[in-house]
Formats: sequence, C-alpha cells, structure tokens
Amino acid sequence: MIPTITAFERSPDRGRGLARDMRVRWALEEVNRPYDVRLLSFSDMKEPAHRRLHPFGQIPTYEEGDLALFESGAIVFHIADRHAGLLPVDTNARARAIAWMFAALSTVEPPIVEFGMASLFERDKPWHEERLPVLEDRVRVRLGELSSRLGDADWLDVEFSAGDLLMVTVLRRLGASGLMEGYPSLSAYVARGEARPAYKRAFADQLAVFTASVK
Ligand code: GTB
Repeated sequence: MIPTITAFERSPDRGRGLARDMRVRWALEEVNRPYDVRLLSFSDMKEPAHRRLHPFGQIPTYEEGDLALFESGAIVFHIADRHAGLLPVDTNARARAIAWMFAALSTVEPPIVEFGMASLFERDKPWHEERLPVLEDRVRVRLGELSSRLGDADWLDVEFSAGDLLMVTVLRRLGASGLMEGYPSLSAYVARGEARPAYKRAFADQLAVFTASVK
C-alpha cells in the first residue's frame, strides 16, 4: 500500500525544504518507499477533514491503510521501524539512534525554532533587540555541545540513522542565520546529509511542488 503524506500547497520557505514534510519525504526515499502527496492550503489544514488526521491542523500527516499518523518524529520513527536502513539492527545501537531522534526534536529543535520565530515574527517588538542575543546564545550552547559530541565522525553514532536524518533537518533551519558558521564540523555534517541521494530526491520533489505553485 502506497502511503499518502500531506504538505504545503505553497510552502512559505519557497521550496527550501524547511517544512516538516521534508523529513518524512527523506525517510521514505531512504527506504525506497514510493508515496503520494496531498497538498493543502493553510485554510485546508484547519478544516474538520484534516483535523481528524491532525488535531493541531498542521502538516505533515501520514496515511497508510488503516493507519493515520501526525507528528513528523512519530512518522519518521514508524517508517524507520518498518523498513531496513534507518535504524540499526543491534538492539543497543537502535536504542541509541532513537535517543538521537528524541534529542533532535526535543533538545536541539526547540531553541532553533524559538530563535527562528523571534527573528521572523517579533522584529517589531520593543524587547526584540534584547531578546534575540539570548535566543542566539541558547542555540549556540546546543550547537557547541552537539559539535563536541560529533567530533570528526561522519554521523552521530557510527552509521547514518533516523537520528541523523532528523538532526540534519533541524540544523538546516538555521539556514542563512549565520549561527552555524562557528561550527564547521556541523556544517560539514549537514552537507553530508544533503549529499545523500535520498535527500536530493526528496528535496527536488518538494521544490517541484513550490515551483508549480508559483507558475
Ligand atoms: N511538531 C509537529 C511535527 O513535527 O510534525 C510540528 C508540525 C508543524 O509545525 N507544521 C507546520 C504547519 O503545519 C509546517 S512545518 N504550520 C501551519 C500551521 O500551524 O497553521 C513548520 C515550518 C513552516 C514554515 C517554514 N518555513 O517557511 O521556513 C519552516 C517550518
């Protein structure tokens, strides 16, 4: 059965692959699983039909037969759990890879999202100038810690895993902020993720959606 995911009809990132359908597309590509995409506008996402799939009215979702999932982390875990290639076979290595999945989403992503939201939506606030450096420092603390752990390894725990897939998508959100510049090993780590053929296919597919939406 071919799964169906949801994505932005016209992503606000203009096809830079920063929306969270990108990590689901990438995971599906890594395990060579074909999939369909249902595109949604912002208003479609808030309709009851979509909220039945996603209580918070967001993308991505994942439908496969009787199963409907939301939360990109849960979807990537589901894909990794059902197919070879994204989680190690060894039980302990698998547990560590899952720990990295959680680390990406619950330890590294929150300060990055907070920083991104402040940069985008709080520029006009009187406290913005004071708050931004605080948020930048929180991101730098995590980048420093992650960079120390990664060292000169290619991946977080020997082999590429769903933990790396999520971590790379999280770090990519820093994009043009300049915050990654002090961490060359992390920039190289992101570049290694982006060089994977599965990543390239996923990126091209989401970019094609955006390109078609502005024609
Ligand atoms: N925790 C959920 C998950 O991981 O799946 C979060 C899902 C989520 O935030 N979805 C966003 C959404 O549907 C899209 S990805 N937003 C619409 C809404 O809430 O009404 C977040 C996102 C959006 C845009 C950019 N961008 O333009 O750069 C980057 C990331």
